[in-house]
Amino acid sequence: MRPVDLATRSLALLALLFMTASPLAAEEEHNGETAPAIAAPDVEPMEFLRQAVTRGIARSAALTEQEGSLTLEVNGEAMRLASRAVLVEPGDEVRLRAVVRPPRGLSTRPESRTSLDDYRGLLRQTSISEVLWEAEPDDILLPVPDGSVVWRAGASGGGASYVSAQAAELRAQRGAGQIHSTGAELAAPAWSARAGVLLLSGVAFDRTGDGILHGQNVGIYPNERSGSAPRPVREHAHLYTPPGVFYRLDERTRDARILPHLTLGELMPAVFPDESEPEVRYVSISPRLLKFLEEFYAEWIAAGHDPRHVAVLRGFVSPTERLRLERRGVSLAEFSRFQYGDAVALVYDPRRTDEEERGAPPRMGDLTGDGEVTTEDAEVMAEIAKDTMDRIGMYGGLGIVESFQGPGPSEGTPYLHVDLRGWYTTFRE
Ligand SMILES: [Ca+2]
Repeated sequence: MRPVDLATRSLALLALLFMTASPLAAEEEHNGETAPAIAAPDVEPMEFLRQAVTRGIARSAALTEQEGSLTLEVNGEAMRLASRAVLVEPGDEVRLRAVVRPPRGLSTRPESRTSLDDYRGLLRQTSISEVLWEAEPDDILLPVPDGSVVWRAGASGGGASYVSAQAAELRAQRGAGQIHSTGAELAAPAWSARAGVLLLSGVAFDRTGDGILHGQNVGIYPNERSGSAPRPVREHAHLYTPPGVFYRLDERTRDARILPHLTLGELMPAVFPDESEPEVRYVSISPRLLKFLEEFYAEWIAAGHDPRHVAVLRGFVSPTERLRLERRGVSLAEFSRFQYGDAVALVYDPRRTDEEERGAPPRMGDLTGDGEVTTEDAEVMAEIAKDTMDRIGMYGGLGIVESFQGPGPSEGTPYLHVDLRGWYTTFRE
């Protein structure tokens, strides 16, 4: 189930942030210009807006400037993508704010409409406008006076929630002097936009415990400060601290889209695809990995490639899974970054746009166009990954690997290893 489906299927309308309660007072503040008086709708305002917005919503977010936009700010940082996951630590609060930029033509002073408050003030002249927040029925959104909302993660965590905002500008019918809640007199909103965010709620993990997390044997992390740890590990011990938060991968979260072209399940494929996958798996995801991938996709697209062609062979590997891999002849380093949630094995797989082959096990395709699949194809990906690291100043290991060890049907394919260990290093295997 895609997040957008989640939003439309099961979300409950929770918060109405503002209404144009006194349009005349607002008009006086704006150059003395007068606008048609807008009478209050004759149904309950929230229901009125819900009906109007629902009827008119045809497009999702990511509209052009010409068309206007609605951007979500998450804890003060603007989301550039129409869909993206945010990793939330147990008990944390997430502050969400909708920044509305209406399209040209709807505004008398578009340059001044850069904040919600400005927007609200100006809208009072000519229309009723609203930002509606939606969340899943069990979630709580707390309105904040400035128009933001606060979403609070449950103490136990482990879930995924989709919160969306939609904005609409509903213009009064000229000459009518009144807006009606139903019927032909109210056209679709003059403008509307929508944006959402997936909030993945983490579960705390205590490294000093027995390695069991909600019944799953994550395992014991190696001691990064031990004298027997490799020197680079000891010298950067803070980068090898075991993750304190895990995210639950299950039937419900597997298809959650954490980036526009990547679901949680695709980012974290089964470590043993030749066995039946556990119903629940706890995985570590570094926020740095999400940041890197978002930027990598941007570079990849800028280089003329299709974002749907990026596939992940390996994401998180727990210490327990690492030991099991070793028993099957697949050797990962004791301090492998796969255990810290910031490493991925990537391939370019053009079959992913093919409806029939999309579910096939990922394998490297011919990215160089020479008719062969070799490590050179991984090198093209590595160059884009290196450009990404340089641009955002986030470094780690880039490895060109000739043959994926598996296990599973992707065995033998060349791939690119990427991790974000904190310093730049390259290797070939
Ligand atoms: Ca090639």
